[in-house]
Amino acid sequence: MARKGVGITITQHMLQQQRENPEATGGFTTLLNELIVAAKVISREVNKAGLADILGATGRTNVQEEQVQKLDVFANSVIIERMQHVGQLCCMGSEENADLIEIPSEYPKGNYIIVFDPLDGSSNIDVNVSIGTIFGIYKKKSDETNIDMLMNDVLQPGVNQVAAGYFIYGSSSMMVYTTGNGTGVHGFTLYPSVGEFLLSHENIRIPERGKIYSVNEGNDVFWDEKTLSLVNYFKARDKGSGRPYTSRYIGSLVADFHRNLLKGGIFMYPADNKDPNKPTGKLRLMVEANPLALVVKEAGGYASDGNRPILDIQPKEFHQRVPLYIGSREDVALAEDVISGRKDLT
Ligand code: P6P
Repeated sequence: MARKGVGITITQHMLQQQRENPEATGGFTTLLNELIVAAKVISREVNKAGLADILGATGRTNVQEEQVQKLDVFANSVIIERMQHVGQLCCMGSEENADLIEIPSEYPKGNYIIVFDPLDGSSNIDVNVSIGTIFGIYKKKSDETNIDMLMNDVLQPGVNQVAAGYFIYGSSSMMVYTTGNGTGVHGFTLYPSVGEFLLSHENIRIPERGKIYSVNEGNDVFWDEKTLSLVNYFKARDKGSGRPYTSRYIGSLVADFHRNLLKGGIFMYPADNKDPNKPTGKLRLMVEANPLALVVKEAGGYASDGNRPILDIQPKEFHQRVPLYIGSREDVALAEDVISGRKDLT
């Protein structure tokens, strides 16, 4: 029997996209390739987590006052260490770091910016639930080189991302990404025996409407009337519109998003009054909502903060939080109509 090749590697796919982009210099491909190396290292540690002593908390909290798991710290340091030497970045921003991350003077700099959540869903590390790395890449707008002045280049609306995606570390490790501008969304599965991410989900499209709603209903006592009416809409019996939807919520954004991207549905993290310091919910605009909003848009879906497209929001600070309604276009459009008050379900 003829020996099978390995199929299309992520590198082959990126080079193909690079050839189709007249302005491409190859710098972007270099950047993504090093991020992929970091993801392979993180994937290896995540899959060993049950064995290594890397489990358990560090006893410290991050800028979000969240208990920092050792694997969070490890993932953050791996990405920073891999990315800082590629010569394509002017700075980086991480969910784990209060301030922007400078490129050490011994390395050349470039005009790209990468923002990332190194290991989202970290509270699930110890219970073997899929977790992930989320990233977004921008181009610097100014000629600034001083790290203290680069925040203006970082705080761009998500629509400006030149690439965005995520790695999910679960039963298998996958990379899902887009370079925007109608290039589509493509998924690659890591083949440990080959050590490569191979094309497994070409041109992912999310169904216009789903049958799944994903939200932490344990927060419903903290929601306003509009939010309650929206969630109850998805739970109500109405044969004609395929309701009630099925409830699926893992509590790991990348895992919940990935399932809904492939099957259809809506993920919601509404604003709530649970924590006066986080009135707009828990999720971060720059390192969670924006990258996934570009992916879902390129797959035919939509992402809103309940009033407008996530991708249109002008960020005011790097760690700002935002309510998130993301997934199948029709479901998210309904959510935006209800939460903005344009439609009344009560
Ligand atoms: P809750 C994980 O900590 C995370 O940031 C996301 O991955 C996840 O979607 C969300 O928090 C879960 O939050 O409040 O439902 O536990």
